Amino acid sequence: MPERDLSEVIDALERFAAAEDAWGPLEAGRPELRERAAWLRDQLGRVPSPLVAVLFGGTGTGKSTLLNALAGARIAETGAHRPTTEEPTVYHPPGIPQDFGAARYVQSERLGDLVLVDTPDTDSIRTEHCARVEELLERADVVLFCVTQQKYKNEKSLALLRPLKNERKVVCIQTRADEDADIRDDWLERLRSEGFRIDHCYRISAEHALHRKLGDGPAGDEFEFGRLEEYLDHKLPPERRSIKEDNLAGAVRNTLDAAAAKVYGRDAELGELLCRLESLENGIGPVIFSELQDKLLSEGPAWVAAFGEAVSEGAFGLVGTLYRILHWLRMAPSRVIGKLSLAGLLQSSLRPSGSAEGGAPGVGSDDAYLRHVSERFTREHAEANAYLSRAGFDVVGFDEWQRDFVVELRGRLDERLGPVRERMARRARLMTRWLLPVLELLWFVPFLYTVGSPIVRYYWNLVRYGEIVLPETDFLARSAAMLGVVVLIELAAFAYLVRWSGRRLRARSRKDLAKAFVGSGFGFAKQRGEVERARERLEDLEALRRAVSPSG
Ligand SMILES: Nc1nc2c(ncn2[C@@H]2O[C@H](COP(=O)(O)OP(=O)(O)O)[C@@H](O)[C@H]2O)c(=O)[nH]1
Ligand SMILES: [Mg+2]
Repeated sequence: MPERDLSEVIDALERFAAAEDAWGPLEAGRPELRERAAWLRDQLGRVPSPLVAVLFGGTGTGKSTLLNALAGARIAETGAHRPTTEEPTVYHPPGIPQDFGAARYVQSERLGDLVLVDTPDTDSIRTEHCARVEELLERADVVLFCVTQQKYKNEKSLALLRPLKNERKVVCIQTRADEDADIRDDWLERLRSEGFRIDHCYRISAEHALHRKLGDGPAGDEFEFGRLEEYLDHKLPPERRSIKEDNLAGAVRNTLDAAAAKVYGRDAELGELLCRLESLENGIGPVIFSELQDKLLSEGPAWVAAFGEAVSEGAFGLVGTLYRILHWLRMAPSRVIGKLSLAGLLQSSLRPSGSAEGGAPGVGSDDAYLRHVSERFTREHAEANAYLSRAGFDVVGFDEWQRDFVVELRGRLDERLGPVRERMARRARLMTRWLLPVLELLWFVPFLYTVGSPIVRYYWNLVRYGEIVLPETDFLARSAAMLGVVVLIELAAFAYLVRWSGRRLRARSRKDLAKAFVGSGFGFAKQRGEVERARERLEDLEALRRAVSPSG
């Protein structure tokens, strides 16, 4: 996997690890994932720097001797008494940072792009050695795994190497070939059966090679030491970039696999949880709807009052003014009681939002009504909490849940009553702009006629016949009476129409309200959101794994 793709994957991993989770199993793995992402980022930064090969293996397997033989000098302590190597030796080319911690640093012009690190022994009695070895393995690009015939079955070294499978290139070296039989086939078989990929294995005598180089002892067969040296000096360094990239890709894969293993198979569980929450919600919606239907929708007078309010706001003229007075008188008692009743809820819900009175009657009290409605769902809340906490989600107490519930309920109500409110305003406008002027004409024209015609007739007779014909003297009284009757009839008709329209509106709103509460999830929106988010996160994780899978 090329460095640029690796960088993108690490970016994605960092983003994934940075986002908080409401779901326990993912959240629990997040700190570790963050740490790993930071380590991967650090490793990515080291791609251009020299390759680090770490000599690794049990006590007395000849690691230090091998380093000395490669260096052609006794730079690391060796010995038959174990453990000998207390302090790691870092054999490095000039100009690299000495950032391997406390170690003996030996610089050499001979080394090109390779840093060789000799480690303390892994099966040593000193436990701090093991920690130090693990630390150095972290930095390794290549592990030079040294064993002898006696020690190649040692579990301790393998246990340290196992978590790094596919994250480090492993080169196998059987040492002390001058004394021991060849165990490579058996050893490699073992490693491969564990899933290690090994493509280089050497059988050497470092002791003989060292003697040859120093000229201080009996020379003898060095076995494949020459080939190993050639490999380390000339073959390995040019592969530096691809080795590091392969290691990193393996590390990313291992990281994602480990994260995925923690939540393995739990997606189905989340799906089931969603179903359970939905079925609880499907129980709540109809209950609320029937509550509203029983109360809100059946309260005809409340609707008539709400519509009457809208009409009287725009009413004018004689009939209009009389209607306003009538409405005001009729509403006087409910102005006090209404604060506590459903009419109050309806009034405040249907009042245009942002109107000056919006905050006045019953806003707190209708939420009290909604709270009262929500009291019925303690069982659903407890059941949902049981499901949620079993799956690993945080749960909230009834009070907090109820607060959200009321907010959601109010939101739905407002959302659904919005169109109703508009319809109501439209009808009210129709009545005041068109009906009222007609009614005004209907009383005004006959009134004008009854008052005006006797006067006209009087003047006509005066001009035409020059005689005075006394008009009827009671025409003013009769006109006033007629006016009263006509206006009363009109007022009654108008009030009846308002009432009729209010009730019609109620019937039409039923459908809208049903839509708000029946069939669409209600009550656990927040919790469902969290579960859905957890599922999305699982999908993200899977997508990341697909992106780095060797086949993809
Ligand atoms: N015969 C033989 N002895 C070796 C060879 N390599 C190392 N030794 C001896 O094994 C002992 C332990 O070697 P050392 O390099 O200190 O092992 P380390 O603990 O793995 O670093 C020393 O006494 C070495 O002389 C080898 O190739 N052949
Ligand atoms: Mg040693």
